Amino acid sequence: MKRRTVLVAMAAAPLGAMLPLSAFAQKPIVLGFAQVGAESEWRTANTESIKSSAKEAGIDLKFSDAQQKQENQIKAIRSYIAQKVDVIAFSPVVETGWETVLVEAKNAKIPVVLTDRAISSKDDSLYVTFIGSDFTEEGRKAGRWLVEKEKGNPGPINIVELQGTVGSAPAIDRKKGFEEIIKSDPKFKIIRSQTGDFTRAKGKEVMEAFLKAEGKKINVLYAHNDDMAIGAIQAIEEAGMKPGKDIIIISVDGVKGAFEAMMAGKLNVSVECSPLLGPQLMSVVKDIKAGKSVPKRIVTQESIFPMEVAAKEFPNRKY
Ligand code: GZL
Repeated sequence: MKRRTVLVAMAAAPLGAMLPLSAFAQKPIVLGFAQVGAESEWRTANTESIKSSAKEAGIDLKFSDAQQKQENQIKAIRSYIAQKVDVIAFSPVVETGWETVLVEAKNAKIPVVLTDRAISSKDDSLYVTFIGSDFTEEGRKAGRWLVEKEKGNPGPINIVELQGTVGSAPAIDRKKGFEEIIKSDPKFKIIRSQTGDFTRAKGKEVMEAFLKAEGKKINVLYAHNDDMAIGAIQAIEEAGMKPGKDIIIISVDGVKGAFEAMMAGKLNVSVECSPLLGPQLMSVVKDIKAGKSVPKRIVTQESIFPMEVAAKEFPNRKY
């Protein structure tokens, strides 16, 4: 009799009392992240933010670097689907060509989060949310700064433009926003515009070509990111001209290298584009796993830093 009572007693005990606690510890969320590459200071800071935030959040991060190639990002997303991760996040290197692989993720019931860059797709059910900057507004801020800076100058004001990666959301939208503002005054003319693919090396190479073709006719350089502006600064100096004085330079990102160039008087203004998206991404990933609703668009708040404030602001910079 005694034995049976024990058995009953054991069967009635809560199951938890029977197994080690570790058996009930929450399994970590597994996040697959397909990064663009490592093309700029901005991207390096963005990767650091994602990796450190995942660690802090106790999220198991699988990370890949696509070396700025769309086919590598698609391969990485497919591998995350095969591994049955809980959530996939990525920064689309270009706006188009994602439907097929995102339909595969949808069919596998794996939610997708866009960070940093957007896609242009008619079907916005292919992703849960897009966390990133308003690139068009960044272009407008650059344009407004120039209009204000040159308001007393009758012109013509000849502008050369270093565009970001062809087909990428930041390149398309920063161009659109800038032109929306400067078209208000015909004294502003974009006389050359070409991609520098967001890198210092390409930015320098293309600026050398601009200088060879247009030389002292160039009054302003508008670079879609600081890395290309820093490359162009080298080209301008090697051509015997003074960056920031002979050629006014406007760029975007607000990385440390840009602040150093502004403090040296070689860059006139940098429009902030924050790469520190990691914390927001991890909190969204947790909300998605908890079944909470998430806004379709989360815009990062940003500023603009002219060279006059660079020295004061520099100690506060986190990237
Ligand atoms: C912008 C980001 C861009 C940065 C570049 O959110 O996608 O890509 O402006 C980076 O520096 O290479």
